[in-house]
This record gives sequence, structure tokens and C-alpha cells, in this order.
Amino acid sequence: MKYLSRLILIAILFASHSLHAAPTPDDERMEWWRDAGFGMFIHWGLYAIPAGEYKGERVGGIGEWIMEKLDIPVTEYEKFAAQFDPVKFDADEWVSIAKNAGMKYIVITSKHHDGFCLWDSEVTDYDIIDAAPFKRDILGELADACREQGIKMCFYYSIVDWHHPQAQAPLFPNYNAGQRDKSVFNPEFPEYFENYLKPQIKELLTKYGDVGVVWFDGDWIPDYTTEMGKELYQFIREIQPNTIVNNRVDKGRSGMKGLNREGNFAGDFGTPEQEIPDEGINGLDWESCITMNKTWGFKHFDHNWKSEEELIQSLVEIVSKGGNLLLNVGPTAEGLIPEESLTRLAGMGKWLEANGEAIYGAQASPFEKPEWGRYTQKENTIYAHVYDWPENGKLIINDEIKVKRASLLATPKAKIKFDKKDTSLQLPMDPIHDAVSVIKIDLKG
Ligand code: FHN
Repeated sequence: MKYLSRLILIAILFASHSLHAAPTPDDERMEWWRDAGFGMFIHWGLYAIPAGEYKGERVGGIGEWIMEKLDIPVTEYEKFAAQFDPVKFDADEWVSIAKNAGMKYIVITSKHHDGFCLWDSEVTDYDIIDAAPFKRDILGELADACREQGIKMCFYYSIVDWHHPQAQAPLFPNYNAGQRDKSVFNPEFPEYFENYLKPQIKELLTKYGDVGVVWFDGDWIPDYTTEMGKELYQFIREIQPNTIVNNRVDKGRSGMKGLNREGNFAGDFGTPEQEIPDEGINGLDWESCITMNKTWGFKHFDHNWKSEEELIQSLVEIVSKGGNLLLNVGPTAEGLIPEESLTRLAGMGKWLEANGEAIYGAQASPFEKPEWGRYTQKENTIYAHVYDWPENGKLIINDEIKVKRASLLATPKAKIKFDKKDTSLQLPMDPIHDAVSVIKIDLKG
């Protein structure tokens, strides 16, 4: 009998081991990103100078598109470079702001569509050292500050380039033809790709130490092909094998929904923009990039700020569906993050200080999202994120949740009573936080 029970035990152990397949190299590479949950997007460049307004005309949409939307000729827009002197820029301060907000990585626009580079590129003089009075390596200062403070440094890079004569419009300086008419091709784009884009990506991956993510944008132009995308993905992985690359490196993205359509496309995660997928998608890595107001690049007259409550609930919503939130700031031409962003980031950081256990490393739960909030899960623990606190303190939870012990995450010692009859938790009469109060539920078994 003893021999048989030992055999059964070995069989069970083997089965349980094979159920949890060993992590793949990609799982190991993605682990920090999956655990991070929350990052800072920084849209900063020459567009912060006009700040949404040029010669008395205001841009209707996002501020960093002012050159295209107001049809500013390249020779005119270039003049902003000589004005770019963000003397109040302080990399240590920016990284501390992100860290105190509970963000684990920073993605900054190394080069946006306007083509201006925030580092000293060897393949152009249209950069912060050669064309602007500032003459400081913004990416280098940020990379050093990130390294010192334990934040991952990541770079946004635009495939679209409205400044480089080979990048888009055949009739330079008619740079935006390709934006407005998808039948317009630039026969010299392959040369731009080979002799400009790739060398710049190599600079970003060899000048600043470990790069967490290369965040491509501008994948939509017809000049850029899926063959280029796949080549670029491999190119990056050969220089820094652990660098993560978003799906906009290739051509698989389904518009602003950001996830890949069927097919074989390069890229490690999907990139919904200004939206959160309706449902969680098991086994798929994705990150929603979202603005705090209505613009990515600074616009002096955009006062449409989302509330701190909405931003915290967006973070919870995204993590409860297995994604990351990349939340944007658009600094001013002086190098300051707007006050409205700072107050919201400080509030999110305070909430995460008390509730980060329910976010960092947490995943989607298998349970239907409840009326009153969302669930996240970690191994044998469910976190109930309560948006709408029950008036009588009685919180009905999903009846499949087998409660061993429940407590408020902010005050774990105070046990909460669970009533099996109606699978309810008896909460204090008042919520812990205006936006989201978190209940920690240790599961049975
Ligand atoms: O055109 C860009 C836009 O300026 C901004 O950078 C966003 C952020 O992801 N991406 C593109 C719009 O989809």
C-alpha cells in the first residue's frame, strides 16, 4: 500500500509540475513589464513651443500634430529648434515624479513625427545638441536618473518623419502628402529606413545602457512594410536581446484598438490608444496609452483634465483585464510637467502606496466583473476593488470565490466578516478611499 501511495504522490507532483510549464525565454524577458502595470508616457519636443497655437491659429486636435494640422512648412517649423531651451528641465525630478506616482517605467518621445531628436544623433544635425541652444543630452540625463532610481528607461520612436526628405513626401517639403493620401509613396523611403532609421535605433540601443522598451509609432504609412517591421524587430533583439518592442514595429495593429489582427506580425504587446479593451484577453500582453487631458504634446489651452478618481479607476480596470497603463504627460517648452498632471500623479502614487499589492504583479481574475468594481488576482488571493461602496456595508461577491479570510488591504489586521449564505462581506460603513477601496480575499485551497 505504501508503495502505491508513493507512486500516486509522484504522479500528482509530476502532473502539477507539467501544468505549470516552465517559463519561456520570452516570459522571462517580459516579466518586469508584466509585473510593472503602470508607466509614464512623455510627449516632449519642439511642438511644446507653439503649445497648440501658431500665428494666432489654434490646432483643433493633439498638440504634437500642429506642424501637419496647420500645414506649417518645414523651413518655418525648423525655426522652433533655435528657440528650444528648456532650462527648467530636471531629469532627476521627472523620474522622482514618476516613481512617486507608482510608475515603474518611462517611455519618452526620442523623436516624434516632426523629426526633431532629443539626443545627439550622428546621422542628423536636427537634434537637441546641434540645432537648439539647450545643448544637453535629454535622453542621457533621463537614462542616468532612471538607472539611479530603479526605473526602466524606454524610448518612443516615430517611423513617420516630416523633416527627413526621404521619409515621406516625394515632393519635399510637401512632407505630409503620405499622411493625407495613402496612395502617395516616397521611392526613397527604403533608403531612409536603412541609412537613417536603423542607425538611429542603434544609437538609442548603444548609447544609454539597458533599454526596457522601444515603443514604435507611425506604423500606418504605406511606405513602411511588414518586411521592414520584422527586420527591425530582429535588429533590435540582436543589439539588446532583452529589449521589449511594441506591436507598432510591424503592420499587424488594428487601428486605435491596438491589438493585432490575425497573422504573423512582430511585436511583444498590443497598444490600444485612448481606450481600454472591452474584455480581458488571456495570454495576450497589451498596454493602453492614455492622456490626462485631450492632448499628448502640451497645449496651453487644453484644460480638459480627467479626475484623479477616473485615472485610478482606469488603472484598476486595465490591470483587472491583464494590461498595463501608459499614462501621458506633456511637459512645457520650459521643461516643466503641468501642475494639473503633478497633482493627479501624486494622488495616484498615494493610492498605490496603500494598494499597490493589488496592482503590481496582479493579473485578470477568472470571475465576472462585479457591478460595484473590479477583481484582480495574485496566486491564491483575490483583490476586490470597490468603486461603489455598499450603503449598508454588505458587499455581495461572486459566489465562486471561496473565502478563507478577508480584510481591507489598507488595514489587513482588521478581519472582515464573510457570510456564506449570501456570499457577502460585511464592510465598515465608510469607504477607505473616494475612488477605489480594496478588499484582500485569501482563497481557500
Ligand atoms: O500620431 C501619434 C500621436 O501623436 C501620439 O504620439 C499617439 C500616442 O500613442 N500615437 C499616434 C496616434 O495614434
